Amino acid sequence: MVKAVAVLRGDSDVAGVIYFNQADASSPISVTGEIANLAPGKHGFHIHQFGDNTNGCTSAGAHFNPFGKSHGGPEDSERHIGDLGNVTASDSGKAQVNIQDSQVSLFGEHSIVGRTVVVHVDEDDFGKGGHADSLTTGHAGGRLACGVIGITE
Ligand SMILES: [Cu+2]
Ligand SMILES: [Zn+2]
Repeated sequence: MVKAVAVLRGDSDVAGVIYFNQADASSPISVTGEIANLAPGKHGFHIHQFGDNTNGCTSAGAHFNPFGKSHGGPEDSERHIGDLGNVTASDSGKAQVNIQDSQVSLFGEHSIVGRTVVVHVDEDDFGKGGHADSLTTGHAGGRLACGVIGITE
């Protein structure tokens, strides 16, 4: 079992804690936690390439994409590894995160440990929105908060 955690912060009031748990390299990862102070509705939620916060969430770079694919939704075969879809905030601005995923991993060459989880201003269109940036970012807009993924006990 490998466990990791990310504390999300940013220039906004948006904040949260996200936990990653994975039993072994062939098991799906479980991504759980809560994000507060969001606008109600859907917000893009991804793993970005770099664990660098020197210029805020911008320094995290693009979506984690070691296989050179186009952006997609979490159920699509054509997706970045980092494409975890959207989280949905309630009217009180809280999003409960409970995602199982078979591409994101805490093991091996393409581990997400040391990379960054980001929550966005807008909804991820899963590459289908027809915008100039749909196939790179899902047209999810600015970065509200982010956190570097680190090993925990
Ligand atoms: Cu993102
Ligand atoms: Zn993507």
